Amino acid sequence: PVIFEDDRTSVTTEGLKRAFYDHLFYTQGKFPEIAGLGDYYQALAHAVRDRTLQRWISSVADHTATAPKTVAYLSAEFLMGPHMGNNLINLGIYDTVKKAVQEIGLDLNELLRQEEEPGLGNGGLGRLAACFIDSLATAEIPAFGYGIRYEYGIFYQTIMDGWQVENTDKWLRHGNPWEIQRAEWAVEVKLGGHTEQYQDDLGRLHVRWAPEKTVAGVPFDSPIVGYKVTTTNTLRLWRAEATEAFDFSQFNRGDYLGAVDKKVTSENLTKALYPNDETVQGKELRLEQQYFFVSCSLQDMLRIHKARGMEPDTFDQKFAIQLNDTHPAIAVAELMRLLIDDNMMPWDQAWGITTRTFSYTNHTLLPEALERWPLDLFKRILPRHLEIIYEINARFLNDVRIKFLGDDSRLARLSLIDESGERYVRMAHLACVGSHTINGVAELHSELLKQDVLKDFYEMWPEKFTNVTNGVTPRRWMVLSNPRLTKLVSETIGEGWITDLPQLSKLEPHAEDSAFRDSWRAIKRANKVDLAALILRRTGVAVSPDSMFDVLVKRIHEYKRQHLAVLHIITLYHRLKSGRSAYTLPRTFIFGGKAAPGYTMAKLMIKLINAVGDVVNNDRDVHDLLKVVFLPNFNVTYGQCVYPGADLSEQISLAGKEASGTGNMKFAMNGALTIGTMDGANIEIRDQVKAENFFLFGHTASEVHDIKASGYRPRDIYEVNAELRAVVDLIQTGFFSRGDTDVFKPIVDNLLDHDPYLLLADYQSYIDCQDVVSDTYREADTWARMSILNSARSGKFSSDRSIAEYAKNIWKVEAVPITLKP
Ligand code: 26V
Repeated sequence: PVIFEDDRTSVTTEGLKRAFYDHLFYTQGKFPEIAGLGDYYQALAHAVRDRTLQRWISSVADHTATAPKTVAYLSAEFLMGPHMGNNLINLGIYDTVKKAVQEIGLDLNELLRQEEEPGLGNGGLGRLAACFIDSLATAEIPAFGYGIRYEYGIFYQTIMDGWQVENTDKWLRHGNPWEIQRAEWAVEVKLGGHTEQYQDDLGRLHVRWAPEKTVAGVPFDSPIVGYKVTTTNTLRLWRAEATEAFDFSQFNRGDYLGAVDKKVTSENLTKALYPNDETVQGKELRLEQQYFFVSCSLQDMLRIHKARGMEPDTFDQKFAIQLNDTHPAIAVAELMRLLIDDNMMPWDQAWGITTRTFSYTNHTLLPEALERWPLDLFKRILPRHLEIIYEINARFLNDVRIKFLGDDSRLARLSLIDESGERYVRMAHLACVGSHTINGVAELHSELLKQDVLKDFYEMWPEKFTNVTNGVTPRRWMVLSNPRLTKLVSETIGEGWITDLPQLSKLEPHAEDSAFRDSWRAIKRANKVDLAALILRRTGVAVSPDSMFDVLVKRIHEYKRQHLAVLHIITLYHRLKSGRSAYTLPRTFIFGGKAAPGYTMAKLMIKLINAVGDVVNNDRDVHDLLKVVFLPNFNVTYGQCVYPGADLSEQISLAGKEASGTGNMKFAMNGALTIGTMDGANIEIRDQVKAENFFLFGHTASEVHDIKASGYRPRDIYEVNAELRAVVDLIQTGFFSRGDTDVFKPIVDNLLDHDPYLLLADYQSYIDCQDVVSDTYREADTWARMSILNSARSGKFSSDRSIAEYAKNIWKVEAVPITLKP
């Protein structure tokens, strides 16, 4: 009998090959003789997208029919990374597709490399959102990711003469096969103008917002396929466009080009991602971006809610909205506006719904990252929201008065409006007041929030505060990134760990099996060969896979202390130059990360890394024992090659500064050992892997507090520590800058006279700890045991665990198994 399998759904080798050629011909309009790799990628991508659609539509159909409580994850950033590989894994068709592609005469890895990664995020916060939507779908929880479809994502970084240069990221250049535009669900967003009161037919007073302009929000949907389940959720990203009505009125007045010009202005809204992490600038366009995507998303949720036959008064029973930091916090005022002004709901009822709907995650302790908007700017863009915020504030401050009678300074500290100088709207305060739950992203971070940044809110509502330690998805960060390790692990303990990461603990006994250790080390070696090839391709520097790969990849920031790692490198170099080479372990220092374009000190740190690398890499006395490379444009794609090839994971932020870190988890699960401080999730990683399998150094957060309180004088440390002095002097005297003593002066002066991130205070502890690392690495067997145990004990750091906690304790949502519709 002839079995007909649809070209769009078949997952046999033959079916996939037919689908591939079908798309090459009918979607790309090409035939093999003239097709390029880009065409082949597009053809395969469309074939794979087809295979997500039956599940996607089945999920939407079931969710529409049964209206289960749904999570809306609101995030200004989703740092997805390439879609294709992940979809192949989650659909369970990776190997079949690889074979089909091979039979066609192509290499799957080469096709995967064709995808422009959607870099719609800066770093940790955006990547966390991406891991979370993978885990939500895998847990079969109905969920939307709502965000912004930036036309330009995070800038493309190149290095010229050691300096970072920013280039635009034209990720949509070749089209995006992973999205479907939904013009029919476009919404209108108002901006500017003023408000007016009016009476309805019954004589009741209402407020109307007469905006200065409106923009249209058009949703672009991408499927988020759960791992080997039918559930496929939606990532809905909004693009700003000119509204029809808007264009038309101008056009009628004969100003055609004026109308087109306005169209361009509207489209600027979602043109580019702001490349700052951790420092806010009160930029009008940024506020408009935030409000734009929040308004689009809330209107969309209300539309869906009504389409499911429900009234606005049950909104909180059907939607749980998570605010990913304060970037979407304006949602609190926007939902109030939609309920009160558009749905005519009384204030108290609307406020009840709002506070039962929202919860807020804080991602940073740095004061400079707390968002505040100058009041006049805020009023100009969002006049109605300012009125609503004043009303929320008035009622809130009355509650504070009742609880803390006569405490006026507390009122000033808690107010949604900062009135200490120029007036600001404090977005973290709006998020706290409007949410039922507030969480930090690691134990220490959540504690410090209560003691410090959000202390007054904690004293007001201790019951709102909780912790959810971050996690990362093992599908992308192990199965896709590290196929060799995945194979060994699955052969050893079965495949259950992929969705139940604590099962990795079954590897523990194998740490004592020398054959297993040999396989483990062979895999690390092979991954290092791959990474060395990437490094050679991108930097021109040949590094040896037999050296220790010591890796520091993350955004460049003073608090993350990349320059502390540089002090260590110079220390080793100096020792070598003074004739102690026999004791030097061959090490390759691998750096990667972007600096915010306006962050001068961070850019100088990149220059310093490259300058030291230039000297060290080319000094014959070093005998290739030390290599320093800066891998340009570190992103998700490179991460997938870097984490599996690392021996040592550098997590060296000043204690109390890194909220959690998530790279630390990716390294650990791939068998790298950590050298780190008692900061963020490092503490919990050390708890899990046990102290003897973790290289700890540096002062604790509370010691840091005391050191600063008792008047820290970094220069005193420099004066008494000869080795440190030699290292700093090498930089200071221009040794790494051809005698130029000016270039690195800002770094040196800052370290000697201010050192806000305590590099000098932690220097000796770091160096001593690194010496222990070297001694340990020399004992290959010991290192392999420790490496296995790190991976085996990293089960806690799956984002599946994080999502299970959010679902149970915060969102109160459950799994909804989906049946595949024919
Ligand atoms: C701030 C701003 C300021 C305005 C311009 C755009 C922008 C974008 C991002 C941010 C905040 C970034 C905060 C962030 O990424 N925090 C990181 O979050 C990770 C996930 O929770 C966590 O692991 C890191 O420790 C934390 O630094």
